Amino acid sequence: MSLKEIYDAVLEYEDDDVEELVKAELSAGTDPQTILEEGLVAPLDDVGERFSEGTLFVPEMLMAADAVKVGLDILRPILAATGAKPIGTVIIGTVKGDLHDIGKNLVSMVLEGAGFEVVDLGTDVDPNRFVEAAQEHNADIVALSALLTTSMGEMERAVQTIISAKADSALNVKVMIGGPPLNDEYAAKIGADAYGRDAPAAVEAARSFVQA
Ligand code: B12
Repeated sequence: MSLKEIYDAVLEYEDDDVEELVKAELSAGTDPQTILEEGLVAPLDDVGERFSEGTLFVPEMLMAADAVKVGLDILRPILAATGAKPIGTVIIGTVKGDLHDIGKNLVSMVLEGAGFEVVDLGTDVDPNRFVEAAQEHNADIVALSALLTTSMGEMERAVQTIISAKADSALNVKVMIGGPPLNDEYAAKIGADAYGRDAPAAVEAARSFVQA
């Protein structure tokens, strides 16, 4: 039993093996964060490379993502465990037109583990939905995810919609963005309050917003 076996099971789209192997690693005392990074997330980079090379296609990409999700479902209660009173509320979602959700789900889990209440709007989220949910839940932070270069325009539209709503109402939220095509400069350019390159960076930014 090893993390490499989980990695391979993801690349073979073997959901049942992923489930069994992740449980076995946890029972053996392996750190859940290590299982996550080395067993579940790392093979997706391999999948992405094969997709770029043209040796693997969308259906396989989807099957690999589904296998990863089986593992994430097992890790979720552990990574999100916190007994404490929420330190803030985060609305999270993937922007309109973009269906990628694994990174967003990871960010949600880790924010929950850090003591935030997280309201997940899913993928392909209309900009106005972010505003409505932030108002409804009296949120402190809106977190937006995008994986596609072609989603960057939607990211800007969502951030602008939130900024306009802040100017027109009592809405008082910070906006953070994340996803591989984005960076700090882009966040500054579109008026977002922070960019986070990974889940720990999301927690760091979120904490700074509620402490400020
Ligand atoms: C799995 C996958 C899919 C699955 C998604 C399933 C799902 N439920 O998510 C499916 C099959 C649906 C898919 C479809 C497509 N995909 Co795709 N996909 C991937 C793949 C292999 C993995 C993505 C992933 O989950 N990564 C793992 C997670 C953990 O990483 P992450 O998302 O980056 O998240 C981390 C950080 O970015 C950050 N983060 C993320 N969100 C946020 C938010 C905030 C607020 C913060 C602070 C941080 C943060 O923290 C996360 C954790 O550390 C990538 C390749 C890759 N290496 O990434 C391609 C990739 C993203 N896809 C790509 C493409 C082209 C497509 C399609 C257009 C293909 C097609 N021709 O149809 C479609 C688009 C569908 C759509 N409208 O969205 C390209 C994008 C290229 C580009 N730059 O635009 C990639 C890079 C593949 C490639 N090498 O070409 N895809």
